Amino acid sequence: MSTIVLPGSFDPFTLGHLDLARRAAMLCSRLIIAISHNPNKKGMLSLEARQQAIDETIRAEGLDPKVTSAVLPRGLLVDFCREHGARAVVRGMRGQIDLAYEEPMARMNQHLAHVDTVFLLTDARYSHISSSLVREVSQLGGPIDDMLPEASRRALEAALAEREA
Ligand code: COD
Repeated sequence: MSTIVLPGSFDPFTLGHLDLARRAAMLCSRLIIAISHNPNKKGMLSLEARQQAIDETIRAEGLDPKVTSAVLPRGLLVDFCREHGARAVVRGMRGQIDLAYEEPMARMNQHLAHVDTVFLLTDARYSHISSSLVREVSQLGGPIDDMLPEASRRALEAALAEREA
């Protein structure tokens, strides 16, 4: 049984992430979406809210039980991979900028534990969508409905309302 891990901050989980998960699921028998706190990024949704939105989306899209989610414990991604019997992670590639960011991480994971990284080119329909831009647009009152699965949209709106209260 081949297990692949799709790690990310998913703050929030976008339609680009969903497309990536759907395509990655076709390459393995089990896909774990691993939600990480990224210390280099300013977070908006709690890890619990991200996981709840991802779980709802997985169910709504009929991707369960092949696709599951987990919050990454503090520690190395490769340790999580080892614990779950995954020999590869999958990442999306939107272009040159992603390559520069991804290459050192992929090499480090290979160096640390021989965990390989599979890169999938993002679908052109979603290549301009990033969680950070979605957060910015939503904070400035712009429309985000066609960039997010329904559950993520609700989670983001709830977080915004909480901030404004
Ligand atoms: N279409 C398709 N794919 C997309 C899109 C889109 N529109 N937007 C983003 N993606 C892809 C990204 O390219 C990425 O592959 C994935 O979706 C997740 O994206 P993000 O932005 O949520 O994820 P990151 O970059 O914040 O994830 C960082 C990690 C969690 C991978 C990193 O922090 C990590 O590995 N943490 C664990 C600790 C560790 O082991 N550190 C050492 C690493 S070498």
